[in-house]
Amino acid sequence: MKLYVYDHCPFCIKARMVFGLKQVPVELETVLNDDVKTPTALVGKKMVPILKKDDGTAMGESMDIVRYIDERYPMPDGEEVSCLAGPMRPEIAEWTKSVMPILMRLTMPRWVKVPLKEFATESARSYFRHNKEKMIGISFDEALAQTDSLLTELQPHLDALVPLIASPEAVNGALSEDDFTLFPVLRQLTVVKGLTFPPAVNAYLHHMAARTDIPLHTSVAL
Ligand SMILES: N[C@@H](CCC(=O)N[C@@H](CS)C(=O)NCC(=O)O)C(=O)O
Repeated sequence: MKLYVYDHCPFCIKARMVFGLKQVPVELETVLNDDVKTPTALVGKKMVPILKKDDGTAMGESMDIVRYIDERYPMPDGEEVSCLAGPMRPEIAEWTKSVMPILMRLTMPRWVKVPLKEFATESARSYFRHNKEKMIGISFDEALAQTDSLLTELQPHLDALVPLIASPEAVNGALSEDDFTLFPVLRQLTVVKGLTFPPAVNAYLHHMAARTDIPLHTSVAL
């Protein structure tokens, strides 16, 4: 199987998580951000993640990919069958939604400055900058200049997450869709240098990175 992704994309991380958790081999193919042809040929639109299955058919939508793999493969330790069986709490999706405006301004200008394969060309970087500056309503340079105040704004949100983390193993104690919502977003924040996660958030983040075999952006953070 082949998974078409962008490294910065939280939906692609959702899809990658299930392969890591279930230790199912998959080939990762990073698509250039301005490559319209590849995803369109597979699923009829410019959107990732896309899973090309062994039978050659392609499937979009991150949670569809997660469920497809989850239903077909056991957990490696054999104890649990599904990585979606744990309890869900609306607070997790609400928390994620609440940090989105801050997260976008912090991370988007950084994605084009760190070495990610989807931004390997100038045209891929310009494509992203053009679209996302419109989305955040300010230029990437302005957003970068706001780093200190955005970090100050983010801190109470990170503190509010601490009591929501039941265990470093899974946000609600047992793996559920909430982990597929939370981990990708926290991983995105690791591209921001100078951001300090509270210890409980940090422990969750690193545990999930190890368990899903998905590296964080810490080593290239700026
Ligand atoms: N509902 C989709 C959303 C996927 C999505 O929004 N992917 C973004 C990347 S983060 C995308 O491909 N956007 C089109 C673009 O970048 O041009 C899913 O969960 O798979």
